[in-house]
Amino acid sequence: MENKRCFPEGFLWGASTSAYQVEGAWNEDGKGLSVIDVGKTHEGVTDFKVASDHYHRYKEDIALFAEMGLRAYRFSISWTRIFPEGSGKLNGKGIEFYDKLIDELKAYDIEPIVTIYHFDLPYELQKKGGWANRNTIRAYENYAETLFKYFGDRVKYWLTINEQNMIVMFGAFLGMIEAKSDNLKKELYQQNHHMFLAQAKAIKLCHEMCPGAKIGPAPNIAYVYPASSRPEDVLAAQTFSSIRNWLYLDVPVFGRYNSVAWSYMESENCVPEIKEGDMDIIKEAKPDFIAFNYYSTATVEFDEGKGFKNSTGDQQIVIGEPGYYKGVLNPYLEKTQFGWEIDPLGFRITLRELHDRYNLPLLVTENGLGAYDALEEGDVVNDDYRIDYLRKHIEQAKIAISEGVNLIGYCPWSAIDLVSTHQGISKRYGFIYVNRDEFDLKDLRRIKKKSFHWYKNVIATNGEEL
Ligand code: BGP
Repeated sequence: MENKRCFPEGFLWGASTSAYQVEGAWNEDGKGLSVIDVGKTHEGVTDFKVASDHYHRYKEDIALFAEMGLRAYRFSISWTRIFPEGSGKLNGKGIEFYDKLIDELKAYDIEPIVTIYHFDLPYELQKKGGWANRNTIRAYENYAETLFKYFGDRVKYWLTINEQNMIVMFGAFLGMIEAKSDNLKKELYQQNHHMFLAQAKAIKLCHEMCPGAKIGPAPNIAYVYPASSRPEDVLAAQTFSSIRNWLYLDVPVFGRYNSVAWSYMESENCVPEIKEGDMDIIKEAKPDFIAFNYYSTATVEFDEGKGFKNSTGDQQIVIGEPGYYKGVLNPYLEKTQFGWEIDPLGFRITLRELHDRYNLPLLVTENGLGAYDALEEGDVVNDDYRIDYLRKHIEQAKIAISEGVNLIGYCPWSAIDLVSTHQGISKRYGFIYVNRDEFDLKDLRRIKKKSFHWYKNVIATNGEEL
């Protein structure tokens, strides 16, 4: 029987952003401070005060998204616009902004996909211990409940926490979370456990309050290759994959910590304290789909434990963990200007693995290429390298679908240029160029890149013409 490769009807062709990276207006209309506003993600590199000024230009931006043909737009809500102090007093202006944004999307038939929390924890909560404090679970639950109440009539797709795995692995380094105690790892895994609980509560609430809506986690998933067929290397890859990838999906989907990750935590003396009833809360909440961000795969070899520094804060460049695994370059892959490996086949491998392990619908919420784009005369940006990257990934997604993977949407990063989490606006990802430099805001005008026109045609032909 012929196995025709095509994207299903109603496939969610979209694109993504996050609030602090695109909105700007960091202190307007009652918005409170988040850890990003006071943090070290951007020290000396840039700031997020104006970003792409989307807060003031969302209508113009959404008109461009509509022109590109987007069927979905994945964005995050800024927690401190809704609750400036993380909990307590609600800020009506914040509700108003997202009300208008969602209505504008709906007017163009663009499906909103909302990330509840994307790295920007309210600073007031951080001051009280952030995720180390169990009260933050209640604050998140209350915040999520507020979003379901005000926007649940129009939003069908919800994402709980963006890249919880990256928050735990790099967040302390980047200032997204704080860990102060002597046993840093233990504190981080305790925070991780609290995020699992917060996520479970949001899933349950969403199902109760918004019948018909769907909600899922959104980790960063990278298939892990062993550097060789040496059994030690395979073991190292398996360990790394368990603590980097599967831990973050096994807990919400199966309601249990996986045994490899658990024994790693035991050896490292960082097992979280699990209170009576915690695992029941987690077990009761079933995600409807898995959203995930994919940029590349990782390759590791076994590490004898001779010792090296193990964090750069860069989520796609694996350094390693003494005694477990060590990142190596994959000789078969090319790299971006920022040193991230490019692996479209790895995307298909990751899709197949996720499908096999969890058997849930999959939604790609990030995938893309960061580059130093050049604005040429006549307002032209020839980003053929980005087209090439996206084309190859979409081709592999198409094959994965023909192999049985239930992929419901693809939202590359990013819809429009925005400020990279720790590398500034110079690292551009968008289909739309925003005319500003790191410290010179220029006129912030919007310019359609070559990839804009290319992606428009991809969507119009439902992925037939790549
Ligand atoms: C993901 C984040 C995004 C975005 C993206 C690109 O981890 O969810 O917020 O930043 O990576 O990363 P970077 O900005 O470091 O290039």
